[in-house]
Amino acid sequence: MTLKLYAHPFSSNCQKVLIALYENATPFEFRLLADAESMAELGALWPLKRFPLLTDGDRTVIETSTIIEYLQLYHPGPAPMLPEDPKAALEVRILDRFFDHYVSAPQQRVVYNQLRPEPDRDPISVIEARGMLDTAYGWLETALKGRIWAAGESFTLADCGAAPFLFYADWTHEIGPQYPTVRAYRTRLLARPSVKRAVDEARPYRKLFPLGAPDRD
Ligand SMILES: N[C@@H](CCC(=O)N[C@@H](CS)C(=O)NCC(=O)O)C(=O)O
Repeated sequence: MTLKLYAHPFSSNCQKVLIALYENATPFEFRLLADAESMAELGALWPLKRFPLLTDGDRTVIETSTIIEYLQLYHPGPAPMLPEDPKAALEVRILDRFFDHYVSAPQQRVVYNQLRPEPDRDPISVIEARGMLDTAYGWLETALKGRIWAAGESFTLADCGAAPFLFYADWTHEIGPQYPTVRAYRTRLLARPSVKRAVDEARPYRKLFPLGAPDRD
């Protein structure tokens, strides 16, 4: 086995890649980022110390979306996360970017703000982030109508990100009843075995959620 994933089970970005790995039953070594030694190993590979990070022998691959694309190119499995047709693949990438920038980013902003000492918190950026989440939910409510998965009939890269990002976004800024399509999509995602596995593996860490994890999901 050559693949090694530096990751933490509670991290949404790590779950995004784990879901793609689980969908394809791809063998890999999980390098748990839980102490100074593992973080130093990560830092030696990638000074920005963002995770997950994948190594494949001597090769280092960064960024969740490109890790998933890399897996498909170099370690393909039965469940492609990007369609072969380049035009269909573009639609998937557009949605993947949407979930990264307009769901995950504002959600993380609220969480990281909460992790700061009280005097360093920035309430304006939290209001803006929550506003962006509301707008994103509203856009999704229309975009997802009539679809099973983000880009249509097949589970793709876009759903790998949507699953953990909407999971935590709902904890951070509830997806209200005015967004029934988005809520139903989130429920469908959580029932998918690869997603369920990632969520279950992260259960022991729920106390780490700085806003307080709700007693559900
Ligand atoms: N754009 C990156 C985001 C990665 C990211 O922000 N990961 C978080 C964990 S969910 C992280 O590295 N946090 C540590 C930090 O911000 O220092 C990707 O898609 O891989």
